[in-house]
Amino acid sequence: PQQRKLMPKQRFLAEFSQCLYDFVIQLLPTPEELAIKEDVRKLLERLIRTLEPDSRLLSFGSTANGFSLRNSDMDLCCLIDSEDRLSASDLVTMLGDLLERETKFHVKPLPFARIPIVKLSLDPSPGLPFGIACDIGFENRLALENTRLLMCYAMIDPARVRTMVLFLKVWCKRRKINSPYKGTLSSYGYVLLVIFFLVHVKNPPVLPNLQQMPPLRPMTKEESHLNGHNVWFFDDINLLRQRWQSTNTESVAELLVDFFRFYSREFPYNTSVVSIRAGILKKDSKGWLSEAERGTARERNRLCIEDPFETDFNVARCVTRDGLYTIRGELMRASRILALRPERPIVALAQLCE
Ligand code: 3AT
Ligand code: MG
Repeated sequence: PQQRKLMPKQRFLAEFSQCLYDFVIQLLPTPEELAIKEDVRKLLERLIRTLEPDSRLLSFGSTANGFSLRNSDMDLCCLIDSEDRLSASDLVTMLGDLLERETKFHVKPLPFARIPIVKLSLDPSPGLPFGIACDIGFENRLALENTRLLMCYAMIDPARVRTMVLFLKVWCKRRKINSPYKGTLSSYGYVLLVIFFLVHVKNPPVLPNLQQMPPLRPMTKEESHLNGHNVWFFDDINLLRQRWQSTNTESVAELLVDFFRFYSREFPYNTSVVSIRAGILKKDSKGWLSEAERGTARERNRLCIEDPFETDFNVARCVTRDGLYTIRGELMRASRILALRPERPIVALAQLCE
């Protein structure tokens, strides 16, 4: 039987890149949605100030780093600038009561979680067809910093970085491999995989390593550290744009094809750790043992992604053996679909996100 002819590679990649841009643009949050979210943040901040007058409520996660899709949830962090403040768990309990009394939100305080938070949601309404989901945490300053780091990476090359990240976020949600509670990976984890790939796998790199660039002036430990973690990175993006230019000219489609290839077939999951700070590391060297010795360590560290600042924390610790198997299966499926180069690239995109 005569085989269907593959579409010429360069033409497929050019057309598929355009498809990706067009697809991602229509998934961005609308200005109305962003305005409503900002109103909600202000309202919540006013209420929290009745409990802690010196507090600020800041947005982090995707609403703040440029990687947000339409109807994504809001991550908020409350900072309190006074010395004698309530404990996070007391605040969660009190804020939970207050919001229950004063607002229409469904409120679920989790005062005893690893990071105490209040979970809020609003039912859909005509002006807000998907409702709102929102988590409020306290004093999570490291999360504000890692949000800023990801935002800087997005700003260096928005067209390629943002398109890749947003597409992969849709893909992993549609393929149901984006649930830390069910043994797969958080959105934050996927974003770190993309940044690692663009900084350390691609040669020439698409992005510089912001955490390893020399500071413009010497820094004291006090300036560079937060809760014992080095949170310094080169954040003067305007200056960086003048001084650093990637010589990698691959299209977003080429990068995506290679992303699927790398994580489905090349990355050595059994022995290695993804670190955007330091490149590829060994599980052994971090004490994240991959072999039997410590049963729980092994189960916790099937997939290892080092947090950029909290370097002893594995962002992918929720990923189980089955979860990783499923994720790798999906990466391979995506690779296969793209290798077939269907005549209409939009078909490939639809299949990927089926
Ligand atoms: P969505 O748009 O909500 O899907 P997101 O980019 O907001 O994606 P997450 O909701 O997964 O990402 O995480 C929000 C922020 O919370 C990102 C990061 O600052 C922090 N965070 C999430 N998971 C972890 C983790 N495992 N370790 C450290 N920080 C985390
Ligand atoms: Mg989020």
